[in-house]
Amino acid sequence: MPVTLNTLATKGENGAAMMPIIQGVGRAAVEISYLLRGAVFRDALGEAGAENVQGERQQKIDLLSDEIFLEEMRATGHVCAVGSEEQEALQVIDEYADAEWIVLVDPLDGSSNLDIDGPVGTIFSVVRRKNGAGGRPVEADCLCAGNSVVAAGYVLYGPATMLVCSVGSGVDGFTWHPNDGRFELSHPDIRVPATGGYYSVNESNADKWLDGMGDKLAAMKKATGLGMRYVGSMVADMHRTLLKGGVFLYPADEKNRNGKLRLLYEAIPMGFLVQQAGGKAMTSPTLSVLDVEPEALHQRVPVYLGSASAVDALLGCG
Ligand code: AHM
Ligand code: MG
Repeated sequence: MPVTLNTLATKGENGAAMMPIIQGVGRAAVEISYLLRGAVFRDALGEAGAENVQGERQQKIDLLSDEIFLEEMRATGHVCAVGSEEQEALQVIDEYADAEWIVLVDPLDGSSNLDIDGPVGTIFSVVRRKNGAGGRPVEADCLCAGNSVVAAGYVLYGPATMLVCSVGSGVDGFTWHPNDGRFELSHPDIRVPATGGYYSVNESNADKWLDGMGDKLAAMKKATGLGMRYVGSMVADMHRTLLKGGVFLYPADEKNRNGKLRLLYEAIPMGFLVQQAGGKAMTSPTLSVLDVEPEALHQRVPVYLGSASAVDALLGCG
């Protein structure tokens, strides 16, 4: 008998409480995957003509995915607000403004890959509202460090649609079964391999990296002999890193002096998963991604995520 998402209800102390939210993410994932498959026929590809709060051009499908995700979080009845990479302000769900949980999401990460039918993903995390239940949530309620995250995960829209998540008790991967119409457990208890794998980075930025990262990467390559893979879609690159090992990095550079990736929507959820899978998630040689205290909704940080041995070989923090 296939194991479904419901199995997460039995995991850890928060599995049961997370169940409605994870089921909501699953429904959003199915809707977004259908949207992606038919997008070219519905004139849903291409730019929406707007920019997000970070000044990046939004694709129509970024905005549609954002709407789908928000509506599915509303439908859970357990989420008081959603913070999204696509929205400047926290989106309060008025009907459930007293609820306990806030969800942070990058609804369609890596959407620049859509032009070439490349893989994209949805990244999410769930936090307990910081200043206690009751009343209308405000932005400060979702500025929670990664070590207080209760659940996190991603959906990978690749050849198969996969939902990989953790409720704080290991990491499990579920694959959408198109005939049975449900997510089934396909990758139980994912552990980042201790050795081997790949390094994954946009190496064309090497001459602009800060913190001596060019020299550090060169030394790491020499010491480990790792090969290189880079899709340019964080979910795809991190999925490979979780399953095969190695290190994914997006360092600070002259253009992105705090790195490119967002703390709340990308770094923390992926850092939480890597750590739950036995790997390491750092933002500098001495600071874990999960110990960064967020100061703003759309804050960015450098990230170094993957097998502990590869992260240590890169940052020299072993
Ligand atoms: P996005 O949230 O605007 O899609 O940007 C994030 C993406 C990540 O998926 C990926 O890791 C990174 O940007 C790639 O950046 P670059 O093209 O600079 O290598
Ligand atoms: Mg993103």
